[in-house]
Amino acid sequence: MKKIYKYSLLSIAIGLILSFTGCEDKKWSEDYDIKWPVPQISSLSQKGDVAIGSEITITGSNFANVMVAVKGEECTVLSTNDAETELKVLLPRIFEEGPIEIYNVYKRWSESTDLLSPVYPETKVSKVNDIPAGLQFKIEGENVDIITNVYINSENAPILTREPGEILVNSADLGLRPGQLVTVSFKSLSPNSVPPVPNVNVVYPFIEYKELAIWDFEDGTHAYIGEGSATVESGGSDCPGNMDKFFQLRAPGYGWDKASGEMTSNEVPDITTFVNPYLTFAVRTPVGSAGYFQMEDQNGNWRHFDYGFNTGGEWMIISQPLAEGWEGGDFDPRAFKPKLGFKAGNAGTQQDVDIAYMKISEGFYDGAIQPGDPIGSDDRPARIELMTFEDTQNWPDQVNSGNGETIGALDNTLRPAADQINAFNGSHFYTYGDDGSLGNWSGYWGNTLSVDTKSHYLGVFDDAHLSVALNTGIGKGQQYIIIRMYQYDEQLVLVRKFFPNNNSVWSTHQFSLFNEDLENWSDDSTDLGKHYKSLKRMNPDEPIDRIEIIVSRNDANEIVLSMDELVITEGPRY
Ligand SMILES: [Ca+2]
Ligand SMILES: [Ca+2]
Repeated sequence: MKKIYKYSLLSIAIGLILSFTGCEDKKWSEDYDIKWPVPQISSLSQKGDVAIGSEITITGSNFANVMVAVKGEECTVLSTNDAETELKVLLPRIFEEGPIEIYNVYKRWSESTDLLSPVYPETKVSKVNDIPAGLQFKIEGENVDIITNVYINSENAPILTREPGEILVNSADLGLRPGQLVTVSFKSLSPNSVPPVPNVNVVYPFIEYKELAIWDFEDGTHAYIGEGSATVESGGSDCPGNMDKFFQLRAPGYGWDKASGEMTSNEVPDITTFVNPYLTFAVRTPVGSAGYFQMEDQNGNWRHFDYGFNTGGEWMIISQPLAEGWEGGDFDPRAFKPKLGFKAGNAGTQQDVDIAYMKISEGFYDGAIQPGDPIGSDDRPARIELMTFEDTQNWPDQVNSGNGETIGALDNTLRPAADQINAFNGSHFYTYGDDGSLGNWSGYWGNTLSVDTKSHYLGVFDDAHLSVALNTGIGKGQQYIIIRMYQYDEQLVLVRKFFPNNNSVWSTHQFSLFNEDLENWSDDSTDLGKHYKSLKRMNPDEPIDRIEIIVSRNDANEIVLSMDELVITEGPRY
């Protein structure tokens, strides 16, 4: 994003230069009669079609301290020779057909007569990562930085940062729910069209608590200019979120009449990867005194935090949404250039204030959350993966001990050559075939897939759903699969049956684990057994012992059934 940001600044700069050049030329020459050097381009090492990001040599004159652009997009200057007659630059990764433009510090510029026309490479998306609902996620691949649009279920999702190997995308404001499966699609400048990626998981938003310091004073320096005694002191580790050092000002105050001083930053904090940026700082005023500052944006906005600080010698943390509370017109958080104006305000003649840090935090920071903690207190897992078949070593072939036939195997082994499929998620799945041994409506009881689930506490979910993706063989008709679940040391046995018939297309099948009546297969030969036999639902506060999949014959239909991603999620998947 740094680059993109620079581009937009450059465009503004160029716009200003262009709009002023005409009249300024005249004024300057009249007033000063100085011949400012003008960069001149005599030739380019390449013209016409040229690969994006490639190196190009520009020959000409007066190439000292220049900015180079192509159709307004900045190039990276690699080198300038001593005679200032030759420049080597890297073209940007995204630009439109146009001339090379060179600008110098004297607001003089010229452009090449030859035009450059971008040639974009193919874009390949290799991985779309899980999407934490409402937060950012990564898309990986080759030349993914020339993707111009990302869509989640056809809704545009803004791209936050771009590198050739990965882009970061924001999923905020799209109303995504954890557990949902979505399709991510793309528009790219590449000559190829990039295929959409289906079945991307939306998961619980666990994000790293992160922050960006505007000033933390830990290097012992401060940027205060003004009256009074301004120092950096040690011993502020009692302030939550602070390391050790803090800024200390002891100065006279002038109420609202004038400022005692100011603290200015030359940096624009790069908040592009923050989803929910907050302005967060820690202040303290000595017992019996007070002080105050307002926050300003050097672009012309300002904001207040009450109108005076009086913390009685205790540290106070203030954390507010960065984009809110500004006066003085529209505030652009991406261009925010911080400055503190130390006008004592309601602190009157006092201007005694300590500042431990001034930072941008991800979300509200109250000092209780330590950087590195997950945000929020949600302890629900993103989703519980029971069978994904990516751990291939745990899924050996299923062999019918009666006849020695292989009836279950990973991937396409048991699918007809004309009916090979890709995994629903990841690279692997599991398939059952037909050995001709089963009677109608009977199952492979000796060859079930089973997973131990005792360690998962499902009470954290509001409505845990179990879902599995199924894919039936082309023309094989309806298939039959039984999900069998055990609770209370396997005394309670409940089942849910599915009859998929999707002709070689994956579809997800799901049910509510605890909020839906299920078929009861418990053994009722004892009194306790009779009790379990009377239940229709499992208890969400008790662990489920085990979940088992039994592939069966649907009437006389030949069995070809693949499965993938048996997972537990919050709520249905769509
Ligand atoms: Ca500090
Ligand atoms: Ca898989």
